[in-house]
Amino acid sequence: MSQIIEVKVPDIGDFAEVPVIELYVKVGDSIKIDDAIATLESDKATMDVPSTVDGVIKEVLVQLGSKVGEGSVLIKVETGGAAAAAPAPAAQAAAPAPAPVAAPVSAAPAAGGGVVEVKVPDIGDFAEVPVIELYVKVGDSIKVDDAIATLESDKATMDVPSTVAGTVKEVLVQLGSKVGEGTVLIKVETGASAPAAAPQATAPAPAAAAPVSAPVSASTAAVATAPAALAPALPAGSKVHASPSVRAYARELSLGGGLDLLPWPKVDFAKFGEIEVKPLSRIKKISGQNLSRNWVMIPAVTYHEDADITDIEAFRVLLNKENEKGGGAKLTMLAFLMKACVKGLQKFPEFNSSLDGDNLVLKKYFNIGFAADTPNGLVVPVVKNVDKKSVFELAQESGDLAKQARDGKLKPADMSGACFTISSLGGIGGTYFAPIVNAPEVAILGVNKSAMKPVWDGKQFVPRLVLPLSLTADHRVIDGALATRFNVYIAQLLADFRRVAL
Ligand code: CAO
Repeated sequence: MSQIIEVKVPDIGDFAEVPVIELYVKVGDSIKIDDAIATLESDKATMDVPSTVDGVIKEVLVQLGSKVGEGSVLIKVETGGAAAAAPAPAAQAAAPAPAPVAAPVSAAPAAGGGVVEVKVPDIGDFAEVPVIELYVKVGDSIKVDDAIATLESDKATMDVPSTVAGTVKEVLVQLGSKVGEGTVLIKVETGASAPAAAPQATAPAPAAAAPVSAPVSASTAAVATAPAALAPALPAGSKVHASPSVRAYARELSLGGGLDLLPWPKVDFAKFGEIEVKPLSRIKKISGQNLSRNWVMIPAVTYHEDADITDIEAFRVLLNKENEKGGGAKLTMLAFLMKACVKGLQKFPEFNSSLDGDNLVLKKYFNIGFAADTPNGLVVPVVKNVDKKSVFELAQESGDLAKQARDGKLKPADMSGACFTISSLGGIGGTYFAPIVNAPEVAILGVNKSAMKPVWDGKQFVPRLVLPLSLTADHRVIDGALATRFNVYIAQLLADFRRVAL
């Protein structure tokens, strides 16, 4: 005879009113013992609440954001005749020891040994991510925290470590398999004395969107004006534990979710004429995510200025002529701009900073990124220690990096560590534009094509070569007055480059 059983929040320690941050079930779903129903989050931990019964869900009594505590009914489940509630305590949710992230409760092996399934833990909102590396085979000995596989979303790569020690008996995935939270990766025979895994020690960072924690491996693609490469470049295989606050931040950043936006319009374009569907390049996909985040999250303002570069351009042309004979690197306007920007960062240190919660991290090094247009999309190589290099060295190095970018040969290290970015469209044209700040930097300088313009010198109009500057700055850090001072200073430096030596 079937019966309706309520599944309640188990003892979760001292937390009375914790929100439901993930809900995995809906009415009509079949559910098995140990299937996750919801994830709860306190300020110290996240906890998966598993089902204590098998059956079909008849009612879901909570929703995302509902506040629950011990005893709150989450779902009502119709169980089959023979079905009975599992011995509750064993299947209850993990007690909320300050676990960095929830891990599959079922991963804990019986104390006496046996075969244990190791599953994909909570990896954020990624449902179908491919296995791109597999490190184990049947017969291997494995220890707790040994990497089993690397998964790759369009934002990051994540290692899944083992939650148990023992011998691999079965590998249930292969390269290219699509997996999601709860997918069984391997079965491990644990020795009688094999220690039960500490579930909280196993899950990887859940959301690559959180720049503070994404385990971006060396294979993460280059990115655009807002590079994923800005996530700390951790060595491949590093395990990162995401604290609840990081998870909350990651959710905050999951665009659309919190913004209550209309769904993206779905149009059958073929109805109106011939079409061709072309997948976005990997770089475009990654940069798109970053640009969207930066566009939405940063209260940015763009400030314009004109720099008189008549003299510096004449100087550049002269030096290049002299240099032709020696066969040295061609001096570019970009190299002079880098030098001027570093001088600006030194004079106005807020520009060489990043926001970290309520703190401003001021950097004492001067690395400048520059947007480079490539056949696959925009990437941002970074020239390190610009303050210590001559304009010739900067021209050479940025030229080399731009070539590597076009050839798709940049390494993650070539794209990380920037303090400030220059986006130069000067070789193409344009007058002004509004570049998007490259988080976690706080400002970016856009440059368009210089043009001869009549400039009033107090007595008459004189022809001068004018370079349009467009500085976008994060208003949380840089007020309009400071931004304008910076722009004016850069223009002064470019108008008379001798000032750089002061
Ligand atoms: N005004 C006028 N002419 C300029 C100029 C400027 N501001 N900057 C460069 N030029 C000229 C140069 O003098 C050179 O002309 P010659 O071939 O006659 O000497 C030509 O443009 C090419 O310049 P360059 O070799 O110095 O290259 P660059 O510094 O302009 O650009 C790079 C290098 C990597 C920045 C560029 O190739 C690039 O990718 N730019 C696009 C960046 C971008 O897409 N930004 C937008 C990001 S937001 O979507």
